[in-house]
Amino acid sequence: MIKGFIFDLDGVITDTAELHYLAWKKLAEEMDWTFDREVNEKLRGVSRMDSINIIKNHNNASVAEDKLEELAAMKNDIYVASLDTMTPKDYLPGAEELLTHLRQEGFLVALGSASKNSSKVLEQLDAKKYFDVIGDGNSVSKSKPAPDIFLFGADKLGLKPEECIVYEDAQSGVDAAKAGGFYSVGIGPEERVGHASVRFETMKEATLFEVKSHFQD
Ligand code: B16
Ligand code: MG
Repeated sequence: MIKGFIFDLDGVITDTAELHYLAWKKLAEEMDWTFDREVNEKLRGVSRMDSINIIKNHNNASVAEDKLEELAAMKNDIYVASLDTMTPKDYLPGAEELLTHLRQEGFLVALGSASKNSSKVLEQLDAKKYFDVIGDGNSVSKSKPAPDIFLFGADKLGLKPEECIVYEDAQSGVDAAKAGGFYSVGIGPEERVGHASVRFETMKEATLFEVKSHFQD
């Protein structure tokens, strides 16, 4: 029986990908590195340090580990400053309606994001009230596709993986949900999240009514 929902943040609740993109772009410009939207797409759901390694490798650059951490921190400062522009108008269409519906129906709800800035993003959206548990990049050490962040959320909710549905927009996120034994709702194109239990193009279609019809007990 489904008792809980675990949500990824970027690409599911809100679209911070554009702000991540602008921050990485600024860093890349300072480093004289190439960086475009195609490379940015590879960073979806990927941790900050894994992201900078992808960008570094794309540029065939060699950077010492401590310098790489310094560069990632620079990008993060740019990104965090840009979060001040976010407001409760920045939910992806359908996301706040779904969270409200889950509260009305009494489901347990957790966040399961790779971002260490999740708390700030939720504050900007005024979304903390919709979550019983917040699992983010600070909660576990192994990032997606490892299932740890979702197992953390389920455990804190007091639920078993098979009692939870995970919403994800990243390939590695759906991999993580599957590895943990969760049902998954993929948000996005077939080539990215077609391996989820059920897939919708956008959050607008992934309503509680629609999703429940796929997971009837
Ligand atoms: P931070 P999600 C992910 O969020 C983003 O999709 C990814 O692009 C980002 O690198 C990662 O969070 C880490 O974010 O630098 O803020 O810790 O999709 O897992 O909610
Ligand atoms: Mg995501």
